[in-house]
Amino acid sequence: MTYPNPLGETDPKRWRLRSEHGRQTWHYLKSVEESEKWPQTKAGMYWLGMEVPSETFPPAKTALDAARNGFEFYKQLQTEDGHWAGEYGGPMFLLPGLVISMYVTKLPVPEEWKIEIVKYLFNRAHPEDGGWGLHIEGHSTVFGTALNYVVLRLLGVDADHPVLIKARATLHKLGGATGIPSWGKFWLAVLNCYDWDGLNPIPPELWLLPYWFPFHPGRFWVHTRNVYLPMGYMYGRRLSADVNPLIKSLRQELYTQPYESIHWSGQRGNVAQADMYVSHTKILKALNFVLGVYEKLPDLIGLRDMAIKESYKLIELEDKNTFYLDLGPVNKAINLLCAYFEEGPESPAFQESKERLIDFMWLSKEGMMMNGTNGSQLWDTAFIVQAMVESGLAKEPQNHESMIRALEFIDDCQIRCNASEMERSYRHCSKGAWPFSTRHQGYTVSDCTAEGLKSVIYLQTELSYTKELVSKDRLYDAVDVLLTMQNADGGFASYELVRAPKILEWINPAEVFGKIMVEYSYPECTTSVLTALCIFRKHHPDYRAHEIISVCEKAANFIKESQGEDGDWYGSWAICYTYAGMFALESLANIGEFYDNSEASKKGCDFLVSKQKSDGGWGESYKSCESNKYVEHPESQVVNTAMALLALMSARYPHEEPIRRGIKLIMSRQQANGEWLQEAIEGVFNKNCMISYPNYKFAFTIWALGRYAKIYNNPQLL
Ligand code: LAN
Repeated sequence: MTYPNPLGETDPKRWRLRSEHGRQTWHYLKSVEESEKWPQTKAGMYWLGMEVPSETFPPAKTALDAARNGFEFYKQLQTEDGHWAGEYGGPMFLLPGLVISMYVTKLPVPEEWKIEIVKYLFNRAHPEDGGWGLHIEGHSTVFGTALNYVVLRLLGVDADHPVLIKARATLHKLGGATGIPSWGKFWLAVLNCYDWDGLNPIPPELWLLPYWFPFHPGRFWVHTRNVYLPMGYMYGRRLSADVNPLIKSLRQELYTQPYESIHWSGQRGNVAQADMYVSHTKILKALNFVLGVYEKLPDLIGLRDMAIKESYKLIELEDKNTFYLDLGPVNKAINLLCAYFEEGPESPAFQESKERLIDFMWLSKEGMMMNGTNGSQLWDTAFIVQAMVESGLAKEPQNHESMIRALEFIDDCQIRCNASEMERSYRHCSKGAWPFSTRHQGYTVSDCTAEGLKSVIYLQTELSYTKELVSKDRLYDAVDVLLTMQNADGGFASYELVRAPKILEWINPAEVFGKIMVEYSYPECTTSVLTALCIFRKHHPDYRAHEIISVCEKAANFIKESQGEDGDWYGSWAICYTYAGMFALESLANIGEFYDNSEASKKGCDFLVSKQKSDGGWGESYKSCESNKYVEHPESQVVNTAMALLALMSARYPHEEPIRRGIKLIMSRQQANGEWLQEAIEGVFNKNCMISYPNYKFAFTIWALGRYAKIYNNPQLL
């Protein structure tokens, strides 16, 4: 049963999506009359779930027709600044950080946000038990349920509202909020609904260690260190909201026993069964014990103050280097708190930080969520561009303008300089790199740099009608960055080199995520880089040629070594074996290894073919990511199907039949206006949390259809 929104409704016709240099923001017009001045874009309509007025096509007879129709629809969603925008939700632990931070810093949540956030959480409550999970498709957990319950209360929903009565019952059934995982303990402590004593220590002093120390936090995976940095600041100063009647009430609602009777230090290791993904190791428990003792010792030399000072200096650098966007949504919300407590509500730092909250807010027909980053602008644009060039559709006149605008966007998005005080702030170089989202966010990502580089080369060299916007020197800069990123095992990680040994995972304190402490080499990232370097070398054979050849050889070796016994590759950033298979088989193809001449390629193909469903499609469940083995989704998914097909076609799989059946499945799912509808969630991070990539259903389908048409001479399929 769905309940009416107790806060009311907004008028979908008054919402506008603005897009400037990739910056996506949603605005609510004061009245419908203003619409004339600022008409609704088709991208805005689509993402709001309105029908986009479009042409309709008779059922496509060939794969190329289907790809063309697909892009006819998708082209309309390109934003005014040339990129493809989109929802980037999925995780259910992001909004609470934002809303709690705004509450504690006394920033008013705009009325229209309140309404839409409440709507989103109502829509996303688990249909059976009314709780919330770690992500939108997950089972209810204490983390998801307690924090989103708090959000609804802070936004003004009454504790007696049926949605909250049901959620509270589920929370209590799961044991109440005492057993919330450590990141939840942190947020509740900030809100003064959990005692800081109930948290394992987050000592900011770690930042004072010399860098050669193997577990200096500067060596942690970039997301982990950027989350624990401001957490340490808040913990070190034990900063919390002032108690008020609402907080007093929440203290009673969240627990199964009176708040005053909770034995806080006994809760440090208490994590609900439903939430636990990675348990605390003995080493971590011992470390927590020692740190607990340390917390009680008198600080004779003012170490804490020094650590707080150092932490804030690093927070400040992070804020300034990213134009206050910060690396991601979690440190964005905590850094806002730190600026408030350190510099005050009137300070420029706090004011600037506040201005960039809107960058993370995304509106859908289900309501308003917080995106997993400030968007996936570069990433999504790079894929559709490559699909269009490879299929030949980019050459068709009706698509010229769109491709030119995409090139303008990618040109604009390249990062032009390194972060200031780069080494001091533990940053990898970024001059010449491409980020995942926008230039302002500014973090190098290996595969985003590679996909950006490939797209530019494709657009500037394969199409006669484009201008050279990105100069040769800037392409060299991108290559220079990539060449700094190869790990000793030959692979490429996400943002940086591996900086610390894997055993650091033994002290992973975040019970809900796996593989978060350090960087790892990933087949996906490695393939993007390998392919980009191969393509670059064809066009610029003299630039750092020897290095490129040797880097590519080592990268290809990594791909082979990371193959599983069954011929599979585990994917870390989307679901899962089909995703990684698509990349890994492309890597092998790049070094001339195909089904017919390579055991690795053959095994990879056979593995994928063995997973084809009877309807011709592939469907993989997110459970693959959690469990490290291929788990079927009950239904075929167009995205998995497209990925498996791209993999097989890269590997020159010799039998057309399975490929044709997959292509037909994709075509059968296409709507009359050319679009594909949203199916299951596509992406993942840290093994356990899923994240949406709604643009994949366009980019990879069009790409697979286009490649098929090219390889098989575009036969009639109907
Ligand atoms: C992303 C999104 C993009 C992704 C790819 C480029 C696809 C990947 O190949 C490399 C890693 C990267 C950049 C990536 C890393 C982790 C992110 C930033 C995310 C999955 C999006 C959200 C996630 C971030 C960690 C979410 C916040 C949660 C924390 C645990 C801090």
